[in-house]
Amino acid sequence: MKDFKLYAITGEQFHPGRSMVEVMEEAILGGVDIVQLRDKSGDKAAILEKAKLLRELTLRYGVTFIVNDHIDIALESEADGIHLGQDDVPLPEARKLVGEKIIGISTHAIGEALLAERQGADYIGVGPIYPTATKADVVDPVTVNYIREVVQQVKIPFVAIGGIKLNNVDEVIAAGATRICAVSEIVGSADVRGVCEAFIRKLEKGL
Ligand code: TZP
Ligand code: MG
Repeated sequence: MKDFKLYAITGEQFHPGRSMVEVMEEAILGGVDIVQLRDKSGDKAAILEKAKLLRELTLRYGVTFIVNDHIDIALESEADGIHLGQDDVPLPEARKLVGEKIIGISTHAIGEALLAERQGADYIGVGPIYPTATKADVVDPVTVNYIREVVQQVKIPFVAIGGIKLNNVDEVIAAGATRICAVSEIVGSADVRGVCEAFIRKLEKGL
């Protein structure tokens, strides 16, 4: 897959009155290079419609597009890949369905990370680093210590996620993360583009 630095996930509850496409376009203009559609509503028809809109947007900018949970919607919308959690379809099964598409896997412990790598994940999510209210039933924060373990033991790309803000991302980068993902800090901002640009500046500077 194309490498990336800043990964944005949709969260419509954080931008009442603004459309998802408008917010994500601003994020892309700010430097986001992966967009994930994450929609837990269960309304498949509505999710497919959103997927098609985001597919069109991301193609226009040459940005990678990932669908959370729904392999069928990823296929139908011609997304670049899917993102799956520990309780979703097992990776080997997902691989049979999506072929060469990108598969990302959420991990919360080094055993999960190593298994995902062995099974052929294209990237892993590493988190939640900090407490977050964005995800229901989220596990306890793994802290930046888990980033250090992944840096030492995992070779595939990883993206740090969970409670990451402009005011704590320095610690995440210092622990070894070179790719970060945020929901509320990006899409909930009055200046989506500015927040993304600030994240990118920090990631490019490294530590
Ligand atoms: N997976 C682990 S934490 C999380 C997801 C989808 C939510 C991250 O949201 P925020 O608002 O960046 O804390
Ligand atoms: Mg899932």
